[in-house]
Order: sequence, then structure tokens, then C-alpha cells
Amino acid sequence: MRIKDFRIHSIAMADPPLRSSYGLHQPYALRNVVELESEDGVVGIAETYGGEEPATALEALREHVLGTDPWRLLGDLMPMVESGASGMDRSQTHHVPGENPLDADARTYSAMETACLDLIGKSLEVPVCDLIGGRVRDAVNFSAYPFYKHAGGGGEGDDLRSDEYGEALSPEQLVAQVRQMFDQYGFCDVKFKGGVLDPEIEIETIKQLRQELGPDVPLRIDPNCAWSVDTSVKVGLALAEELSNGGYLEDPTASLEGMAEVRKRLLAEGVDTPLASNVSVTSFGDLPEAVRLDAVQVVLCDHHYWGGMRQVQRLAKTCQTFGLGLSMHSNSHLGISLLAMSHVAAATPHLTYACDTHYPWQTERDEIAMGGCVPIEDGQVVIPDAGGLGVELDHDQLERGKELYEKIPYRKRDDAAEMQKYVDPNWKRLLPRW
Ligand code: GKR
Ligand code: MG
Repeated sequence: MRIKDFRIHSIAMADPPLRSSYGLHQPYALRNVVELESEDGVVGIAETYGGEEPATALEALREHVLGTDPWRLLGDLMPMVESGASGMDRSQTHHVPGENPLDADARTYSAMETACLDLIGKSLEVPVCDLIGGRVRDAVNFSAYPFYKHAGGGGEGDDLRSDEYGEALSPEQLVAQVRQMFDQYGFCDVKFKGGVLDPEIEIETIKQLRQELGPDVPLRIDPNCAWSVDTSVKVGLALAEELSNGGYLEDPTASLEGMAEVRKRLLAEGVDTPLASNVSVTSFGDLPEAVRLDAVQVVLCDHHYWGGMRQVQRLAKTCQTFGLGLSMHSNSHLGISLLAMSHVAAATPHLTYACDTHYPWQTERDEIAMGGCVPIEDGQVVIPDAGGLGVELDHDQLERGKELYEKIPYRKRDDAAEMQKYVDPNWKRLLPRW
């Protein structure tokens, strides 16, 4: 099997005004979509980070890709994930996800790997999860992912979207948002994006969530490093009960050293809430120190920047070896990514939490998967009964996404600029803010 065509499509999709410690989501989020077509007309697809830089990095591979067998391509490109910053160097940074220059190669490799695996899987009529080692589950659990948000559903001008969830800038509104997500998608877990309002309000929000959802729903909070060590300890103590029972405290503070100090001080108070991270641990090179310092007890994997699905499986085994849990990180994405996340999750035995997904924040109007939105029912995505990822591209929708991309001025995610534009002209990301 040889690859005869390689197409890269830059698209935009509406995104609601969600808040995090990075700032405010822009009215459109960006994605790149890869198509690899074999000589016999089968097309493998992948979805990855958006904007110009990822597209240019993919384009730079063109001469390696054309005429190559997809199996061989994965091996030929392996140095992109096995050496340099993507290999064993530490890559921890505090950039917006997808903008960390140190894992750029790992992100590019991942998109190629997903498209190759989809192409191979479609050609052999084997689902990707079985191709990469065999599924251990047929359906994958995802969490509700509530955000504080301003009013609005994303988009601009005559492309404004309706605001499905409404404003959420208080504990009560946030609880209503979660209730709506639970009712609509059947989620059983909550990953709550904090680091936005005063920590006392965020503590209150979690307490109200616990009251609303009862004692059995795992709750997590992720302020993306917005807190000092002292504040992290204070919140960890205040939420000791709420974050137990399958929950965790994710990236409360910056750096492995900071996380280790929080862990030590919480343990000294008898609080064993696990600390999770997708900021202080973003590469294999971060793991030895994270383990040595007991800074992180749960790693969030993400095939989009950990170097692909097979690297995530290696990460899972490493986590299991060192007694760490494994969860899954997400960024704004469409259905092709959701299915890729589901396939790797299905083929990863040591996955100890429901995965994150931003998917409910996107609308069917932007979906590029043939047949519309990928269903999430009972909080789960079921692995489709078809080869590869189990989905085809809807080319009309893809064209729409490309036209949107051409219309908008920005070419990379910039939550800080959006925050300055709409909320506070003097806003700066401060780590820690509290
Ligand atoms: O979408 O604003 C966001 C999130 O803050 C996202 O960018 C983070 O990467 O979901 C993410 C996380 O868990 O840190
Ligand atoms: Mg996180």
C-alpha cells in the first residue's frame, strides 16, 4: 500500500467564551485535518491542533509521505518522538496547549500516526483500537467538562451561535450547566475548569456540585496553575472530602517542585487527594522527577501531544509501573479527535479515570464527521463497528470550516488577547494569581 496524496485542511469552528487561567476562548477555535489517500483510493484521516504552525510542520513532511507505505512511514518518522525534546527531555512549559514549541514534533507525528492508522485500519477493515494492540473496552467513559463562561455560544457577526448553556459566572450557574450536561449526555464524572474566580468561590462551586450530584460522583478541579502553594493547600484542605472518592486536584500550582510541596503539606494534614497534571508532566522526560518528588499521582495523557496513540500506551504502562493513575486531557476538538481519543482509550488497559472532552461545547453546525456529531450516551463513546477510526469526512462541512478559517483574522489560539479585548484591557496571565 502506497500513499498517493496528502492533504492538509485548516479549519475553524465556533467556540463559546469559556474562561480558564489562560484567559478567554476566542469565538472560533482552530483545527487542522489530515487526509492520506492510498493508491487504491482509501483515505485515512486525523484531526489535530489548528492554525498555521501545525499546518506548516505537517506540510514539511510531504516528500517523506508521498509514495511511502503507511506502516513504514510510522517507523521512518519515529525519531520525531524518540529523540530531542519529544524523547526524554523535559518539555514542561506553561504555553496554551498546542503552542508548546518543545512538543511540536510529537504533535506532528501524532497527526501522521492517526491518519496512517486510520488508513491501514480502513484498508484492512480493522478498528484502530484493535490494530494498536486490541481493545480492552468497547465503550469509553468521558467526564462532563464545565467551565465558567460569559454569555454567548461562539461565532461572530451573522455566524453567531445560540448560547446552549448560558452565562456561568457563579456557583449556581455552574451547577446548572453541569446538570444540563449530565441530563443531555449521561455523564457520571465532573472535571471542572477553575483558576478563574476567587478560590473561595471555586471552593463553594465544588461544594454545591457535591450537594447537587450526591456523594458518588467523582469531582475534579483544574485551575491550570493559577494558585500559589499556600492557596493550593488551602483549597486542598477545604475540598478534602469533595475531591476524594475518585476525584483529584489537577495542576493547582506551577512546577513539579510546587506540586511536590502541595502534596507534602496535604499529606501532613492527612489529606491524600491525588494531584493530577497535564502541565508539569507533558513528556516522558518529566516522569522521573515527578515520581522522585511524589509531585504527581495522576498523569493526563493526550495522544495529540504525547506523540500519538502508541506513545500513550507506553505512558500508561510506565504510569502503572510507578503506581500512578492515568487520565486523559482534552482541548477544543471535533468528532474525528473524539473518536481517536476513544480508540486509544479503548486499547489502554491502565486508564484509571473517565477522560476529559470539550466536545459538548462544539455544535453540529461545525462537525466535519460524516453523519454529524459522534454520540455520547450514558457518558460514553462506543467504538464504531467499522475499520480505522470508524468515521469518514463530510467534505461539504470541511469546506465550510475552511471558508470560516479564511474569514477570521487569527492563526493561533490566544486566550490572553481575547481576555484583553472583551474583559479587561490590562489582563495578564499571572502564575500564581491567588
Ligand atoms: O480549554 O481553556 C481550555 C482548557 O484550559 C484547556 O486548554 C486545557 O488544556 O483542558 C485543559 C486542561 O486540562 O488543562
Ligand atoms: Mg488540565
